[in-house]
Amino acid sequence: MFDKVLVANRGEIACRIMQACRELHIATVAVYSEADRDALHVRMADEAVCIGPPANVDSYLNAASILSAAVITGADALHPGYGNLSEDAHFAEACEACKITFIGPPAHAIARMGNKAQARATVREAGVPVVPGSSDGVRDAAEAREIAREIGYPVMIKAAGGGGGRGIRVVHNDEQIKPAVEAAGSEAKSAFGNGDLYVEKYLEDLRHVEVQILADEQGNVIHLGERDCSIQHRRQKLLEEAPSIAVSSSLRRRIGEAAVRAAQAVGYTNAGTVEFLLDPKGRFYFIEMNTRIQVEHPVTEMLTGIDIVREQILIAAGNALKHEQGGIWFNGHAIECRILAADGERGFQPSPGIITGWEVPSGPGVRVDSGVCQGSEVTSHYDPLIAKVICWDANRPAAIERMVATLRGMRVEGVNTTIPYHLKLLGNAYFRRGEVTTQFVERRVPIPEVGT
Ligand code: MV4
Repeated sequence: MFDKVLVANRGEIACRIMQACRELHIATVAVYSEADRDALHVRMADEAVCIGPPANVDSYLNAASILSAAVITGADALHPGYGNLSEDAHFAEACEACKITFIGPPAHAIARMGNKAQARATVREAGVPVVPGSSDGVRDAAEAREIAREIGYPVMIKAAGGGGGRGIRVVHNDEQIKPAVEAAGSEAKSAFGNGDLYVEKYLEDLRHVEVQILADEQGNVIHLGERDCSIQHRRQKLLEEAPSIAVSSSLRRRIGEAAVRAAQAVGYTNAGTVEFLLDPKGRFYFIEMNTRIQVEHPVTEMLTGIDIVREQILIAAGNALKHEQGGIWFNGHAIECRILAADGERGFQPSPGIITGWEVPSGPGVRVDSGVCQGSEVTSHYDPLIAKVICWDANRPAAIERMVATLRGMRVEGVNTTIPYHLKLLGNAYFRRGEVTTQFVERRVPIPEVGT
């Protein structure tokens, strides 16, 4: 087992990883920017190294600085968390070159799944149903139009180097193809350094479900069931739950097996998530794979009792999975609300400031993952996520009630939060009936845009 792990992230996920390390008797190294000297993740670590100025590119994205910190402190492994360098195949390779174990999948699997056009082709060959679309990338607008006519409008033009909904354009007809391809291509080129595009049929108003998988270095791959992540606003997930009310145990077995096949197709190890769109008839279509721990992993932990971050560390240290697929049980219902320091009444505009008051309820089935406390400063340099509130209960209505009570009992002063929005969402009649699709936010609980 590792003696010392460097946590290459900040906020709630850094704290979450350090807690897992502590339980495994592993010493921790925090890295922090000049804006984070007094941050909770720094206080929680055994050692801490400043890695640069506040801007993310100068600190938490600064691979050289982070690797130096790992070498200097004698860390034998590094956990990247989510975002930042977590899905950078070159960074994973650089860690290994420095004899530091990257707690995540091998670089080749990150690269294979990181190119979203290639990922589609790879998993399709492995027998996983994918959204109808181009067999690989498209070279120009003419080719994109040809494919769009074949599969029928509307289509989505997506950036191969994107993912998570970045670099997407919806196209409804022939005329819109050329401008969309040109804009998406140059945007992708500057944002991801890769202007490659691919085309998919736009499957509107379906559920977005994702399957958590775990794979060890001995060749065992299991899945931990699905999460329903349909409730998003402009690429930002707001609420996730597990199980999805649309997934029966036989569908869970089939979609779970498809996720396992996708992982096996690239020689995947460690934790990962396979995203699908699910239609009302139970047909599912692969969209992409995320090769990192995800923000919403706690809902799966609450349901299965498995500590996914601990599993990541154990797998990276070379341990075989202790769990077999047949030993995974899904118990009750879990919901996560992502509390942002943002203004829910004004387009979710960031709301930086000092948190002058911070009280969070606790009790059975209530978990709060947070990287802040009273006195913390929320700056505009980083993600506005300040806490994840996760509530579990025996069934969905009870879990909703527990969430409502928990959010009502939260006291956050000094910054605006999305708690009022979340309470509105939790009270929505469609949500209560489980009628959620990717169009839920815009149709049922719209977020007022700034200036309207
Ligand atoms: C789609 C889609 C419909 N059709 N792809 C958004 C996040 C990214 N990981 C995948 N996403 C989607 N890809 C095709 N071909 C719908 C989504 C989607 C979504 C779209 C609009 C509004 C909310 C959404 C919530 C989840 C997924």
